[in-house]
Amino acid sequence: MTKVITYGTFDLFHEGHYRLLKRAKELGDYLIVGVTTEEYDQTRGKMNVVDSLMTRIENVKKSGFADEVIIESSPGQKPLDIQKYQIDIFTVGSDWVGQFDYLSDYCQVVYLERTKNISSTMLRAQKKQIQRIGIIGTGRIAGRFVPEAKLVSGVSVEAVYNPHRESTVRFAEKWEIEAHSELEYFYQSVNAVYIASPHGTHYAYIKSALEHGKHVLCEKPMVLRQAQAEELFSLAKERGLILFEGIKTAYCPGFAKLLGIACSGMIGNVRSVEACFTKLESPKSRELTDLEYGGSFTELGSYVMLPIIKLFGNGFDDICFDTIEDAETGLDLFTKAHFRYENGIGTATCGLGVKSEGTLVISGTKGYIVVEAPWWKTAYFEVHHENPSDVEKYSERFLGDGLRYEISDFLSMINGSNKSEFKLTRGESVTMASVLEQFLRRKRERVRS
Ligand code: C2G
Repeated sequence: MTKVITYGTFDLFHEGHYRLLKRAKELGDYLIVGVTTEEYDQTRGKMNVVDSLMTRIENVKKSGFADEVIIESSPGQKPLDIQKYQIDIFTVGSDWVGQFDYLSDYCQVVYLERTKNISSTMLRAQKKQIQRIGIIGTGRIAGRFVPEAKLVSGVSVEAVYNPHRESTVRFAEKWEIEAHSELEYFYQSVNAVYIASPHGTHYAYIKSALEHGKHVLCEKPMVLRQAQAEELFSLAKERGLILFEGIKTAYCPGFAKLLGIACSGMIGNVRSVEACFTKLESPKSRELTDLEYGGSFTELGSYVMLPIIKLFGNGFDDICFDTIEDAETGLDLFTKAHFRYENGIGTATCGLGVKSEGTLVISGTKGYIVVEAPWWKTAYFEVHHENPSDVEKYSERFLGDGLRYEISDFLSMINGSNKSEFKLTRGESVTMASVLEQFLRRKRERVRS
């Protein structure tokens, strides 16, 4: 008798799960299905699981393919199960290719092709829906989005669009999704889009996606003009759609904890926020060759402005920029933006050609908070006071690339919850667009003179 085992969360049970179990059963005579517990899904960073363990087990049983259902509750369990149940074949979907090769020491490992295009037939019966996401752009960040989205239950990345056919096909093959180089067809496959194209193209793509009735999650900086941000937010509101700027820090749990402590009075009244983010880039990179929208402030400014605007608000009295430029391209290699508020000062520092310590320091009338680098992936920070031995330490998990947090909040907003709206408000996104606009205007004036 050939014994097969497979594992999964099986949340919002759909055709992808059904087809996987069907083919898993066909691989042998006896199929064991391991269903993950909520706790295990939390440890492996899976978010938004909707159905209870009981419902998920019920759905696996209802498929009719499982001879036995077991519970998967810890990371090291698979090899133990394989030995305990004398398994011949371990199988899982091809979205996991390579990741379970280590199990071939114990049994045969088979990756079954992942199901593209989950229709909602099964889910409609359950009155539940999976948001089908399409990606615009095929660059580095787009590639990070797919594995992160996989860890958010309730979304499925289904398609990718890029006008350049070749890179689209390459990306689509890698991630087993549909490739499109015609926007109209792309929109037909999805209900929401993630925009990860070059900065200068965001405005037109957001507008077209909203006009096609799609919710939009756009990489930072969303747009580089205040009027464009205002126009797009109004358009989204008019159409009843979500438009969401993806600054991942704003959505990660550690940053929320940090803001809570900074505002709690523990360090008194906040008077200074200094945020620094530098990343050395090759002079040939897009960031240092895109003459119109490249440079350190357009690339990293959204991150370093975030804690300043979150803590002091949108209403600064004055802003000035100090910049070191590349003599040939005129692009900024290092920039400091100084924000002057009535009762506080914000300093946003970023660099692509100068390296510094990526810390965030929030100073107040009773003490200060230091967030360890990389503060934009907020995981550890300390609260200090006048007495140097009086230190409180805080830590929080930051999993993977951290995009899963914003994807999860984007999904909740699409599903009608506004509980995460405060994490990055429309007003804050508009302010950031206006700061970037001022920065780029001054840069153009410098180039002209
Ligand atoms: N699957 C699929 N096609 C889809 C979606 C999922 O073939 N469109 C497969 C997955 O590859 C997996 C199974 O269905 O084999 C269950 O998927 P999930 O519930 O998402 O579980 P997953 O997070 O993939 O967990 O220990 C758990 C395992 O590692 C798999």
